[in-house]
Amino acid sequence: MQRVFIGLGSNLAEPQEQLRSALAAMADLPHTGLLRCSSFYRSAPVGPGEQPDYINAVAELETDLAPLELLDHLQSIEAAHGRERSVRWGARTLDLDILLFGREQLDEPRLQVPHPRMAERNFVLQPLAELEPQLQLPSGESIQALLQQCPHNRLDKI
Ligand code: PH2
Ligand code: MG
Ligand code: MG
Repeated sequence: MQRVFIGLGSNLAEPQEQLRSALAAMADLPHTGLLRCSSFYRSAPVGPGEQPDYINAVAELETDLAPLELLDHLQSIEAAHGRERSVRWGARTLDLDILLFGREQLDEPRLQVPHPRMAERNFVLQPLAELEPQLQLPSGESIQALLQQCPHNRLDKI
């Protein structure tokens, strides 16, 4: 079993409902358990053009799936929630990102772990730190140090 942290985000079509439904879908995945989820946060959009605010959270799973198997399942859940892949960083109904997969470091075309942009995103770091305030990344950096260095975009716990 590996412990995995997933970043959840949505800024279209009832975002809080999207996240609740995604959590239920992840809890139903084979060889996988949903351990817990952070609070939901409302965050200023990072990306192109005018976009609604996002709802973000981080969930902790345990899984016996391989990283790419888990990625396939998460992409199926995104698709089932009407996710369309068009504009990079554009508005979306549901985004499920593998942030950490145990202490593994992966650099494959479809999957980089730890998530390569998590250190720049307080909407990822803050909910992750809520779950795991003493967390150390595989690089050895502490979540608290990353949070201090990260840009302070608007982020409110709901
Ligand atoms: N996700 C993005 C791009 N921008 N901004 C916020 N606030 N929250 C997100 O989850 C987010 C974003 C691409 O995945
Ligand atoms: Mg993302
Ligand atoms: Mg994504």
